[in-house]
Amino acid sequence: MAQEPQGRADGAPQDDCLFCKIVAGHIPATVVRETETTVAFRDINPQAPTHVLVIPKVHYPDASALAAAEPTVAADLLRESAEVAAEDKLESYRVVFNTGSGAGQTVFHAHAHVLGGRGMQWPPG
Ligand code: D5M
Repeated sequence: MAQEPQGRADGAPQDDCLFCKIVAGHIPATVVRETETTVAFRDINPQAPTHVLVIPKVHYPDASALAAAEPTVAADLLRESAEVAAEDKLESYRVVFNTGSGAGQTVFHAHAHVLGGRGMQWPPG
């Protein structure tokens, strides 16, 4: 599991979590979809024509912790990722869960990156 700065993983909102603040509406974001359990918004530093983050409203430090604690919400992230791709009319897209700082995770609130609209290389860098 990725490091969790505050050490909590019970789903409760964290006062100093950027994405909890977006869920609460305290920080603006370009929201493209919202459900009972998730929010999807455009990444502030897009790496592709479509680059949307799908996050759970509950706070867990990474997708694996979310899946262990609330598997139906983890499935919601995948379902919403597909909806984002469909709304942007993407024939192909990539869903990425950076997990741990060594993999590039910088925000320790579970999130799926939905990337598309350009050619993709494999393996990713
Ligand atoms: O991904 C964290 C992502 O979060 C990274 O691609 C930038 C994005 N980010 C950071 N702040 C914001 C705001 N305020 N709005 C939208 N997107 C944001 P990671 O996998 O943790 O590196």
